Amino acid sequence: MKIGLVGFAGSGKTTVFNTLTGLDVPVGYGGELRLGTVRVPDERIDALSAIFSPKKTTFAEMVFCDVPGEHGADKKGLSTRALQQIREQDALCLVLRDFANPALEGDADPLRDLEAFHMECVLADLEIIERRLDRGKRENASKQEMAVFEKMRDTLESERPLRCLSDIELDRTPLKGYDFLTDLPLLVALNRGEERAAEPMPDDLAGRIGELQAADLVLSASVEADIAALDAEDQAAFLDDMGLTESALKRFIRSAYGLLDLISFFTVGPDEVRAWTIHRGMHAREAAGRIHSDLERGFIRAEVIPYAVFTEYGSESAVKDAGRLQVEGKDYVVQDGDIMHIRFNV
Ligand SMILES: Nc1nc2c(ncn2[C@@H]2O[C@H](COP(=O)(O)OP(=O)(O)OP(=O)(O)O)[C@@H](O)[C@H]2O)c(=O)[nH]1
Ligand SMILES: [Mg+2]
Repeated sequence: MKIGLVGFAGSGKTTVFNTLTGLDVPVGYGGELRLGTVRVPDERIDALSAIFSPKKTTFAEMVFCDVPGEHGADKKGLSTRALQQIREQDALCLVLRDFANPALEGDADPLRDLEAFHMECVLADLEIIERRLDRGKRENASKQEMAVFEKMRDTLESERPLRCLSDIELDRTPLKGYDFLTDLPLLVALNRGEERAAEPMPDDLAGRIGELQAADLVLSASVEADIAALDAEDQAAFLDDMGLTESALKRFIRSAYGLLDLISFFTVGPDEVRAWTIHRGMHAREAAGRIHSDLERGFIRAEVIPYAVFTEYGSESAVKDAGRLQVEGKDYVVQDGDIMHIRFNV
């Protein structure tokens, strides 16, 4: 699961990437694609860890990828290589520049950049679809399959992203193996200069992001970098000075996690308190397989305590005494925040 930080050159992707990962990749010019693992902050894990005092506490993790915003041969738009690298991501975070960058010509115009990025993705997807339709005609592809591609072409020709089409509107089964840019989940991060870090997202930009069915967020990469360098006590004072309530970084990571439709379930005990990452909708038996394949193979049942129930009673035994422990079978759909105990036999 990779989240690509994407966008045009000089928008602040590497600055964001460094703050997220704690790495120190040079900023100010493209360079190579980089990967970095990020821990997903979760107050529930903090709380569980305080209660169980385990030997080890493990948070969920996510991989971010810094995709250089290399320009095309005409010095405009994204290069073919950049588009290919973007295609390989599982979700995208578009970083829009909203600060004066002396290395670039012209003023910051995030709405213009959003439209430009969107149109590049639309055109790149259309090119693949047109080619597929041509080949389909020559090779007498099934009507059903052609209809899927025609539907996508019509959607893109009206400048709408494919992610606007639900699975009911668009049968995605013939699309396995294709990577369409406008079908990837999208988070748009408006990267502000320090002096405007606390201003909300302008309405026109927020509206357009909504139309594109993307999530949005405001941050200032340079402020986040400054915050990350401080210890916890100074962080709060610094945020207050800036007129901010919390660092954008945690919100950013959590939104990206949600963007992929990922949820966490927990295992607890004296050895380890741990968050496990699964796709929303996964059944208990498959989720057990995340912990160990034996647990999936020999699955008997899952004993589940939703996190909210656990905090209401304060301990596993109190939950049991109150008759609130859920005993669930293999087809139980695991919920975000479930504390699970898998009974198995191999
Ligand atoms: N004032 C201000 N400057 C920033 C901010 N974020 C990034 N910069 C500066 O903008 C320049 C470009 O930032 P990078 O993070 O290298 O941009 P990038 O998107 O990785 O650019 P490419 O790798 O060329 O695609 C650097 O000089 C940063 O210090 C910000 O929030 N405020
Ligand atoms: Mg960069």
